[in-house]
Amino acid sequence: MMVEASNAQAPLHDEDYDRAFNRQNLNSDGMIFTRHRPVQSLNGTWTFTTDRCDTGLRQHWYKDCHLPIEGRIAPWDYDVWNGETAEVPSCWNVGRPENFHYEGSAWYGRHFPYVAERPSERVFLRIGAANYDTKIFLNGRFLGNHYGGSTPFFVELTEQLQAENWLFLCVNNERNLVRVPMRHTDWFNYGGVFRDIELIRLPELFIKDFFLYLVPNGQFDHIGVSIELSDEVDGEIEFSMPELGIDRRLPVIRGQAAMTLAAAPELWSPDHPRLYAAKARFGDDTVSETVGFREIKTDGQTILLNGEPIRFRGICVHEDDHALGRVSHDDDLRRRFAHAKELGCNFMRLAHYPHHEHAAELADEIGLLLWEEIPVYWSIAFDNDATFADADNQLRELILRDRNRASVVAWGVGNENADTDARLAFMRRLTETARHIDPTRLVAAACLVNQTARTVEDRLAAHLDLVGINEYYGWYDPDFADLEAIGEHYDLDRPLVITETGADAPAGRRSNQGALFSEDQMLACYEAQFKTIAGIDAVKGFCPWILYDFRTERRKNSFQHGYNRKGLIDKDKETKKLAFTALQRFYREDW
Ligand code: GCB
Repeated sequence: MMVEASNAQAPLHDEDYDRAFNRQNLNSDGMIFTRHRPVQSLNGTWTFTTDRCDTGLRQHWYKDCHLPIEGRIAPWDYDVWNGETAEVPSCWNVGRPENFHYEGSAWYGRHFPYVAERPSERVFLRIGAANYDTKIFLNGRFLGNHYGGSTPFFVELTEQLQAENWLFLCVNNERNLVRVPMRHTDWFNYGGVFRDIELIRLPELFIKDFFLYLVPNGQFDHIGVSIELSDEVDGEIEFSMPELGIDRRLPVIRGQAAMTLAAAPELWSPDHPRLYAAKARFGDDTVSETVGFREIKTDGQTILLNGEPIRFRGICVHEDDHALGRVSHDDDLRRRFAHAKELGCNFMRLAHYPHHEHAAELADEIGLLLWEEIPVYWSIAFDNDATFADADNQLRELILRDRNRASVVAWGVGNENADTDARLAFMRRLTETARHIDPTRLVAAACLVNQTARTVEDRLAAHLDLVGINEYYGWYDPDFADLEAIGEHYDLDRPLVITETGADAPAGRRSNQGALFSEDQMLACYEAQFKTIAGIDAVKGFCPWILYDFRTERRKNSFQHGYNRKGLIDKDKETKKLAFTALQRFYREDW
């Protein structure tokens, strides 16, 4: 039976309700350079409710759920006065026990007053990250939505702002076949607004993008600066870096300025994380940045940092906290990097999605090289154009956010994806995107190994600068001779990085017999890895899995209890396992 549009029950029968709210118009085109800019935080207590049936989208809650209850003449299904709240940033799974496994939509709402600080100011909302589809509503109007659970996004509020405002976010973290990642992962699918949310006030014309880099010509004698304005105007930008004696005017043509300038900065490296202050001014807008200059390149199977061969002594890490989920505070990030330094690492893989932007900012300061990646993980709908657009957008947002970070040396475009034609085309295009937006870094992925032929066999490798492999000899695969053979057979003209290896053990579980899931077995596994890896010349990076135990739904046995226990440190982020000290010795003394 057809339901008439005028029928008051129409929304109950409308299964196409999401279409109007799924424009995905909030994407990398809207990114704005915000580092060191003053912001007005909207963190704190928001009204909150889960909404399993998407009733809010069907009934348009954002229009009236904040109106006073007194005097209503029709019944309603949600109002913000019911007392439920959530803190932002947070993950709803660790807020209330009943939401632990919740997957679906949830509504956040808050009120804020607005008074313009200067004539013709423009106001943008920035959300650091929310997982996965975020729809934004201000004063009863839908402003747009964003796909992707780990990168920042912006929406302009200027036209809709009033003296008093109600802002609603509908965040949906459902796993499905076309998202990135897809529905099957080995980490926990936290939901919610788990990074900062803020208002940014800008002049009518502002600096939208500010990219600084060492020109990768092997000479270390020029820096590049590229600036984009919010509009396609002509003019001049004042650009200065006092410590390098630079004070220049850069011509702007149709909103773009790009120049290379002679300069001989002290080069940034993990041992010497030298940073410089930079400033750019256009009209009423000034931005500042703190940036290091270094060159990362490969030459055959060698990785060169500032022209010198380097080995990556690494460790992987997830963004996961027993109490906070994916919320990362700076003290947690500092502890993470302190543990990596204690191990003797110069490198970390931030798996398997973009981590908090402060991670790379801190790594710049303390001197650690980073591999950052997007969650093109395992199975992905590689033949779906919309899925490609989503992955490509996540990559762009990550790169635009972090491409001034000297610490970031590699963009990871995928992890263990089956080598089909559709996947090759999809991922080749991602490598092109990465190189197009950022020609100063390496493009990488964790590739596939043919276990029978014992070779790295992945057509994607030809399109990468670094070939990663995840190998679990001693754990999923018993025979270390296979790893030796992979090393012997490896003849690609690119450095090989072991992007994962490890074994599970709950902290403190010992076994004289080296039983599975004991620290003794894990230790033996690491020791055997060291011996084998040390004999493979092509291996220029070693990055075991993983620094801390992390939450994951799929690990249910008597030792796992919902956690992947391959951490060198327990989920308490304190208790070290035996393998921690072993890896520390390997890095400090043998590799
Ligand atoms: C892998 C995956 C990683 C898993 C790990 C494991 O190869 O890339 O996400 O957590 O193995 O522990 O099995």
